Amino acid sequence: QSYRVAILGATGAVGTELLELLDQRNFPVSELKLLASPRSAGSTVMFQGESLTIEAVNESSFNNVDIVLASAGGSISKQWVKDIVAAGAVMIDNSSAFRMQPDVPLVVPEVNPEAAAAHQGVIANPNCTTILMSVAVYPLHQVLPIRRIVASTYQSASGAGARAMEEVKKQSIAILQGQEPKAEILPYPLAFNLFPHNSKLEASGYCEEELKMVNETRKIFGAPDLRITATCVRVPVLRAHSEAINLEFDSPFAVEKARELLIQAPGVQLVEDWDANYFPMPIDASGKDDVLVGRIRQDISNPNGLELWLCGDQIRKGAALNAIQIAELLIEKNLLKPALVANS
Ligand code: A2P
Ligand code: 11C
Repeated sequence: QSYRVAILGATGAVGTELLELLDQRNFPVSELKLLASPRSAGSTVMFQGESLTIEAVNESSFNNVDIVLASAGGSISKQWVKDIVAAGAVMIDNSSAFRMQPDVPLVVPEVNPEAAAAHQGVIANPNCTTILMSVAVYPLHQVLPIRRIVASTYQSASGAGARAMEEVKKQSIAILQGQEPKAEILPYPLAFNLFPHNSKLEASGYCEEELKMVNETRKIFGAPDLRITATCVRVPVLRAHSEAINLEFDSPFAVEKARELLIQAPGVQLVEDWDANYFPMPIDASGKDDVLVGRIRQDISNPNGLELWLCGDQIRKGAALNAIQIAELLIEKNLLKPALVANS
C-alpha cells in the first residue's frame, strides 16, 4: 500500500530534507504534494526522476492527502491544522504550536512510540535539541531513573532555517574579506561568534528553547517531575547541534554499563577514541541519522552523576528524520486514522 503525502514548507531546510528522506527510505508515496508560500509557487524540484511543481498552500491543498509533514513554522501550522484534520489527513507537525497540548502526542519513536496511538489527527515532532538528548539519555533512564539533567547546547544555524545557514556563510566570507558581517535573519553576526539562543526570553530568565527542553522532555519521558535545566547557545556551525549533558541518578551509574547500553541503543552511535581525544563532532554528525554520543564519564563532583557529550544532525534526526519515522510508525501500526476516544 502507498500513501498520498504533502510537505508543507517544502522549500525550507527541513522540507528539503523531508523530500530527500522520502526518497532514500523508499517511503511508500503514491502522490506527493509540495506546498510553500506564494513566493516559491511555480518553481520545480526533482523527486524520483520526476519534476514536481511547488504549489502555494490553499484551502483545498489537503484534499485527498493521507499524511501532511508540516515544517513551515508554528503560525502556518496553526493556520492550516483545521483544514488538514477536516480533510482526514494526519498532520505530523515540526513546529512548537501543538507540542504541549494534552491531546497531541509528542513522539520520539525510539523513546515513546506507544504515545502515537492516541493521536486525534495531529502528532507533534519535538524540538531538535530535545529529540537528540532524549534518544541519548532515555536508554539510561529506563535502567535507573534520571533525577536531574543539566544540559548545555551548542546549536547550529540550521535551527533558524535555510536562510540563516546562508547568512552565516555570507558573514564568514564578508569577515574574511575584511568587511562588516550583516545580520538580517539572526539577531547578531554568528560567523566567528556565538550568542545565547535567539528565542524569546521569559520572565524566569530562561529562553523559549531552554523551556522546550524542560517541558518537552518531561512529556516524552512521561516524567512530569524530572528536574531539568538548560542553557542554549547558537554557534557558527551549519547543521548539527551539540550538547553537553550532566545526568544525576539516585545511586551511581557505572560508566561501563552506560556505554554498553548506548552501544545497543536504537538511533545512537558511540564515538569514543580516548587515546586520540576523538569524540563526536558536528561535521561527523552532519548527514547522519544516528545521534553520536561519547565522552561518557563519571561526574567528579557527584558520585551519582554521569557526564556525556553528543552531536546530532539537527535537520535529520532533530527534525525531518524523526517526522518520517513517526509516519513510518503510523503505517506500521495501522494508526493513520485518528484513534476512537473512549466515551466520545
Ligand atoms: P517559501 O520558500 O515559499 O518561503 P525555513 O525554516 O528553512 O526557513 O523554511 C520555511 C518554510 O516555510 C519554507 O518552505 C517556506 O516557503 C515556508 N513558508 C513560509 N511562509 C509560508 C506561508 N505563508 N505559507 C506556506 N509556507 C510558508
Ligand atoms: C533551534 N531548536 O535550533 C531550534 C529550532 O521548537 O522546533 C526549532 C525550534 C522548534 O533554533
